[in-house]
Amino acid sequence: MKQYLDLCNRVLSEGVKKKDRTCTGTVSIFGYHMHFNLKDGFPLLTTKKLHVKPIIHELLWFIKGDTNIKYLNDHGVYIWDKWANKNGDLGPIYGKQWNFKNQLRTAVDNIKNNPDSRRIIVNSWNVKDLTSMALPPCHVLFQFYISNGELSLQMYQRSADIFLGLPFNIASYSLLLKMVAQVTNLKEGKFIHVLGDAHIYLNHLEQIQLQLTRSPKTLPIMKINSEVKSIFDFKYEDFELERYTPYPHIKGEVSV
Ligand code: UFP
Repeated sequence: MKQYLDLCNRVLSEGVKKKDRTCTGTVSIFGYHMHFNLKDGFPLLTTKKLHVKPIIHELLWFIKGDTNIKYLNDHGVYIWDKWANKNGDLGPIYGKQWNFKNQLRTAVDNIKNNPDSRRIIVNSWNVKDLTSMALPPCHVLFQFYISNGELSLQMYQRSADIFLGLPFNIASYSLLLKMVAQVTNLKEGKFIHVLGDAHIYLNHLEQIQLQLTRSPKTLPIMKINSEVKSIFDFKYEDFELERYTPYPHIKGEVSV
């Protein structure tokens, strides 16, 4: 996860101060690429402790097409509460879009049946729905690529909160890649993360500096139940994280 620290250093040295929607203020750069080879281990940040429970539940919730926080809350996950309306709804966000016209199912079918296709894309930026979403998609679009029996996934993130959101997003898409590789009988390749506005909120600067004093540890291993054969059949119990020995958790305020 040295790449994450490199990004932090880059933003601190070259970033510009910008005002932002939340009025917290950020330092930001535009345009950045990271490559995570899943052979090196599961890219879960080790320079602070992250919980995988919300990451797994949120991903399962997207896949099943749910956009109400009830499922998350029933499983002790509260990450979307601040954006939900009084009925717990978030509008047509990721879950709705991934399943809109069966985008995700079609992507998995194409990986199996048409692996050289250059059109294996799932897009959440559905212009007609943007105004009804609680938050327009941050992770906008992802594409799959297959070569030498390996599956890679590239995702475009238009806006990345480097301290709070980004580590979560890296883990979530790496997990999605592992799951899709398993159900399509492919080896795990790379997760490639493309960032638009990559920012550190001004009230996270100390937390980032603290992480920069910590050297990354060996990456953990994420095991998933090899019996599962459909992307829609995964359950929370199918995942097991091993060998995760991060530095302690670091608190930070979320800007809403
Ligand atoms: N954000 C992330 N990752 C996510 C997510 C949100 O980093 O998965 F949902 C951050 C980015 C930004 C804020 O700081 O949330 C969204 O605000 P805006 O829509 O103004 O970019």
